[in-house]
Amino acid sequence: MATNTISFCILFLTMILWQPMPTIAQKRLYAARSLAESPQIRKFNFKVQYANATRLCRTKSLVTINGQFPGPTMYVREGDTVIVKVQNKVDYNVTIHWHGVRQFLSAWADGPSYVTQCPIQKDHSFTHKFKVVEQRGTLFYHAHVSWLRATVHGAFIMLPKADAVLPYPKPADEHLLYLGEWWNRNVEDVIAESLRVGGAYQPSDALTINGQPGALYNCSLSDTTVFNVVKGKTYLLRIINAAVNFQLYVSVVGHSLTVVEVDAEYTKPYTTNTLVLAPGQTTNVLLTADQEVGQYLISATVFSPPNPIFVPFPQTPTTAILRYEGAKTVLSSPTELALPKFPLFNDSVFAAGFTTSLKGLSTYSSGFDLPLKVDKEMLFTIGYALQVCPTCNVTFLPNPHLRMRTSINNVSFVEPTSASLMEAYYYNISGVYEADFPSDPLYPYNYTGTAPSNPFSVYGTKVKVLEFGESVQIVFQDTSTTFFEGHPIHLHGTNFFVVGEGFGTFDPIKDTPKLNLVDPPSRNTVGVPSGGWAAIRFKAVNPGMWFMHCHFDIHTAWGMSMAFLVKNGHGMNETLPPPPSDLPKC
Ligand SMILES: *[C@@H]1O[C@H](CO)[C@@H](O)[C@H](O)[C@H]1NC(C)=O
Ligand SMILES: *[C@@H]1O[C@H](CO)[C@@H](O)[C@H](O)[C@H]1NC(C)=O
Ligand SMILES: *[C@@H]1O[C@H](CO)[C@@H](O)[C@H](O)[C@H]1NC(C)=O
Ligand SMILES: *[C@@H]1O[C@H](CO)[C@@H](O)[C@H](O)[C@H]1NC(C)=O
Ligand SMILES: *[C@@H]1O[C@H](CO)[C@@H](O)[C@H](O)[C@H]1NC(C)=O
Ligand SMILES: *[C@@H]1O[C@H](CO)[C@@H](O)[C@H](O)[C@H]1NC(C)=O
Ligand SMILES: *[C@@H]1O[C@H](CO)[C@@H](O)[C@H](O)[C@H]1NC(C)=O
Ligand SMILES: *[C@@H]1O[C@H](CO)[C@@H](O)[C@H](O)[C@H]1NC(C)=O
Ligand SMILES: *[C@@H]1O[C@H](CO)[C@@H](O)[C@H](O)[C@H]1NC(C)=O
Ligand SMILES: [Cu+2]
Repeated sequence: MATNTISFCILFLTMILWQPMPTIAQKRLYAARSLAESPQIRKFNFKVQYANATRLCRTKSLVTINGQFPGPTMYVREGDTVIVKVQNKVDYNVTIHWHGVRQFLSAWADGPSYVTQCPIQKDHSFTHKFKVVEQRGTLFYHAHVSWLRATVHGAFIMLPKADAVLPYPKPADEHLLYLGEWWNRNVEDVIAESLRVGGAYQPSDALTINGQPGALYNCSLSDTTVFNVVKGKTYLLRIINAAVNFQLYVSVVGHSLTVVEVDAEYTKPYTTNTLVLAPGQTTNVLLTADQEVGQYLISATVFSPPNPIFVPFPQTPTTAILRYEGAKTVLSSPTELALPKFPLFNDSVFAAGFTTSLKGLSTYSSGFDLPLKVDKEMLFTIGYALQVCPTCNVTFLPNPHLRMRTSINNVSFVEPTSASLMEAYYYNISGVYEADFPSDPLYPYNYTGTAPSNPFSVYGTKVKVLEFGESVQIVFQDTSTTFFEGHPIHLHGTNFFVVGEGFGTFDPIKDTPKLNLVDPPSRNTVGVPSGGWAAIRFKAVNPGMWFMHCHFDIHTAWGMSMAFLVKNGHGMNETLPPPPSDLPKC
């Protein structure tokens, strides 16, 4: 709906009729059911191109995959070989990352810019080739350069093997609930301005479900996503948080949600009214249409633990409609339907209650076992840092001539420019990175006590080397430097087990015995609590260069990243293969 007058909007808001038509996501699902049952080679063509889209009463140009926002949903089956040709037709450098895909022995296809490859420049292309090895469930793909992922992303659904037994009753149907953010401005301008000015960034103008802000936003009612259900039936909702900088609560009025999978790993069933998803996390839930025939709001809103500078996040929840067969399809006003009751926007205790209730179904996660003993224990402090910036004027900082940064173990990551980290490793190019990323803070202090008087950090391109087969435990510790905040930490190349989390400072003596080594969930992104810690374990059995970073893109832009270099083991199945011949060069 393209319109520039408010009165026309209001007319639409009050008059609109929704047709009970299958959504695009549903049509794709029908197609997916016909996916062959034996392992296949599945080919996709992704053209990164501009498209115009209208949201919030205005039309803008955005970078998309194949002109779609969100991008096309990819359906594959466990065991398939996936071949995606990515062509760049826009003025920005682009890469595509398959978020949560293990990329077992296919690190060159992973996609983070300057880590496993240099970006695909305009009018160039790169063909990703990888196998879906022992994984099934809901993931997504997204651009991995600057903030392009705000609009360049889509769902990546891995169906289980045809003969696999589901750990929950087979649902009648499924729906995709794809959460994102919308800026009226060009997103690359927003991040460029933020880096220049040095302070907070301009937050998005709307939250979205399947690319649509929903009824409560201006000029959005008629495009609100509708999920059709039939009373008495149970549905699988595949929920993806593809937002750029926000953790989200998700809730459906009148319906409880049973979590059965997170980050493409099954969980023990856990029933709740409100879900918490950090950006980068995915959650599959079962929903039974057990209420009176009618329409109910599905909604998501920001979960943002306290911090004093307080980016004014979108205050309006995004909404979609769960519509029962036989319900009316007219709304007399955008606020006719009640919103779910969400916890307070800063309720870290609620969020911790949710995440600690998630239990894995198995400690054998796609060939990657839960390490009961670890070879290396590491402590990574994560938090803010400041940098001197004579041209900045950041009024919320004690000295305005400073800019915001972030760091891990006091190192703010600097992207290489001449070659990707993995090419530098593979071809022995010196001077691209240093292999001395610290396993522990250099100067221990009370991380959750008084903020350190020196808020500065070290700048460097540092990686941590892991021997093949090593078992690792990492405790992520939020720090009081500047102020606390929750950080969703994402690791490429493997899932990890989240064996514990808590508030305050991790105490190795008191907290180690409490770690969950029985049924921890397996994830690719862990939401480290604000002012707290989270502990993960994984075994390094996938050779390559694996990026690890905060999945708030603003924090990654400020330096909260590093990479693990997992060395080769013995034999072909433990050795990083050579790069593909079309790997983009710097
Ligand atoms: C977007 O709209 C502008 C203005 O109408 C037009 O010039 C441009 O060609 C459109 N872009 C695309 C990709 O359709
Ligand atoms: C809708 O537009 C009005 C008038 O411009 C504005 O005050 C209001 O904040 C907008 N609502 C949302 C949800 O953006
Ligand atoms: C959360 O926000 C509310 C409302 O602004 C405030 O009263 C409360 O103190 C905050 N809670 C915490 C834990 O910061
Ligand atoms: C810095 O920003 C403040 C608040 O916007 C403004 O009053 C002040 O003039 C600015 N200072 C400089 C040197 O630009
Ligand atoms: C890089 O150095 C290693 C160890 O010195 C050597 O085995 C390997 O062949 C070298 N690779 C290249 C591409 O030169
Ligand atoms: C660290 O600081 C916190 C907050 O002030 C305090 O509660 C805690 O006891 C301190 N820890 C140690 C080991 O001093
Ligand atoms: C971090 O590094 C900076 C720069 O070397 C130093 O000034 C600061 O004291 C360090 N802080 C911590 C907590 O290690
Ligand atoms: C590689 O193959 C050997 C021999 O079959 C096997 O023992 C080993 O576990 C395999 N390694 C991986 C990482 O799959
Ligand atoms: C695009 O990537 C190339 C290769 O890394 C680099 O030289 C160039 O500066 C990049 N362009 C932009 C606009 O970032
Ligand atoms: Cu962060």
